[in-house]
Amino acid sequence: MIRLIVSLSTAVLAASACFAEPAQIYQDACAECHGADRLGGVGPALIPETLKRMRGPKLKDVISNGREATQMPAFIDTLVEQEIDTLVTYIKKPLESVPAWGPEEIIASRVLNEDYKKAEAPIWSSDPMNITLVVETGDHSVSVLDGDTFDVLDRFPTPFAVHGGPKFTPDGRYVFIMSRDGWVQKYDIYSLQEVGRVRAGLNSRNIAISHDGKWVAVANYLPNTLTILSSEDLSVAKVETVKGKNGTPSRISAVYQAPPRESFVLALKDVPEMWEVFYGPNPPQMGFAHDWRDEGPVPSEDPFPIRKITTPDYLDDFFFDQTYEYVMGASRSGDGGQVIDLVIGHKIADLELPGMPHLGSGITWQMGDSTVMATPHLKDSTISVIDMKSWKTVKRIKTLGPGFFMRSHENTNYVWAGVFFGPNKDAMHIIDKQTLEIVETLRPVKDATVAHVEFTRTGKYALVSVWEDDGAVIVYDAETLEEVRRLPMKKPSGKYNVWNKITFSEGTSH
Ligand code: DHE
Repeated sequence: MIRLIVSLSTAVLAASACFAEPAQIYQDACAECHGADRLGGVGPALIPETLKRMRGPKLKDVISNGREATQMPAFIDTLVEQEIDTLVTYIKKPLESVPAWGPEEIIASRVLNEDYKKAEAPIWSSDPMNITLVVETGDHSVSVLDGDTFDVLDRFPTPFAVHGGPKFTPDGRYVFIMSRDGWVQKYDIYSLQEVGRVRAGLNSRNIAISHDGKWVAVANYLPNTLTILSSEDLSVAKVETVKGKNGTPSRISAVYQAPPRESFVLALKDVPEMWEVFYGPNPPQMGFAHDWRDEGPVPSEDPFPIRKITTPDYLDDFFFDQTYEYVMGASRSGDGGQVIDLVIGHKIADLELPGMPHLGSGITWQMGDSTVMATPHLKDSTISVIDMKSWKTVKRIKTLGPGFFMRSHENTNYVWAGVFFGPNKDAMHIIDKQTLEIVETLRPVKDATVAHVEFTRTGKYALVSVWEDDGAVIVYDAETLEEVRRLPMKKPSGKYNVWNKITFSEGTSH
């Protein structure tokens, strides 16, 4: 009887269609946690740039039923279905204007951990070079793993929706972690404590750390800026508004460090340009400006002079060769690629890369006398293998579905590449680095997404994610392919070994 009355009143309400304005529903139901301006608070920002990843009916489901293990409540009993639909449409709309997010706002957002005490040396006895971080997006945490015993030394909360690889200081002591909402968190692995965090952008793409460990560059979508932070105290060193030479504002596709060049290299998403931001004491004093199609000269007093290279096409993600002279870029349309020589500032070759390559996951290795680079494709069931001298495709390895990530290590004969999309998302291909044949396909958990691999320091073990809320990291013997351990984890998205990352192992991406 009671249920009848409730559903009748819901029906009457819905029929009267007498609802508040979408903005009012948002203010009443969401603003307290997600910010009156939709830019986040205790909860994440509710803007299309952040929500894009929640495809299909997922948003409606989260509003209706809440999110387990978070503070997000269920609204199914307080809002009628039409109001929930209205909210979904409202938060998917772009903001009418992007608020200023310059140096003042960024530094005002900085939160330093008052309880942080810097330890003299690691407070644990594991090999500091074999520590592996597991980013668990299921409950927004990171587990700090001993890479020999696989014990969890610490598990700490991160900002909501970490994306891209965390970046380590060259000594492997500190790590910087970025969330899609633009937060950059600094964590001290020796002390097992967060040092602090700062919101470097309102919606960000990825971060890079300079090879000397002094600077962290943050590539932002919102606003169209590049933020450079001091890695020491997360203060703001520079906020550069990103506009093409013709004044068109642009998001940044990605930023990476180029250690021998003492620069950050970034690709612009909305303008066919690639920028190089020098941070070293001796930037190549812009003698190149007039010979090349670079913009310059850059004032020498600028501690971060910028070189701007016009590219023949818009670049999405990109990848360097081991010398950092050549940049392999994927075109934004997802149907090809180009090689830019950073020394001369010109395109020198085209790449055959149809099917949206995910170059951020690219890896290289020695194949006979050649160095090859391989990348998965987000829209094609292949892995492209490219010779890095001729820039020709050596092979397109047929897989059981499109993939996101791949990894290898100097000390293993195999490449591990997961299938991410489609009915075979539980498959992990093991590929021989010399024959380029799939020699084994592991299926550790039927129908679960099995993705992203990281090796331990010596390459003896491969750690594979079971990418589910109640997922796991499975430790495999990288030689025998036998399972050794299974560690329960909450949707472990990426794993990052200190040694492999700080030595730029050829089997790992940037
Ligand atoms: Fe990523 C790395 C771009 C969607 C998980 N992803 C990267 C990098 C780029 C990139 C440029 C390299 C940055 C770095 O490490 O410094 N990702 C993109 C996209 O353009 C895309 C397709 C669309 C988008 O929404 O941005 C995208 N990525 C996703 C996801 O949906 C994934 C699967 C889940 C998630 O958490 O968002 C995802 N991306 C990752 C991970 C890495 C990553 C785990 C780091 C991989 C590594 O081993 O370094």
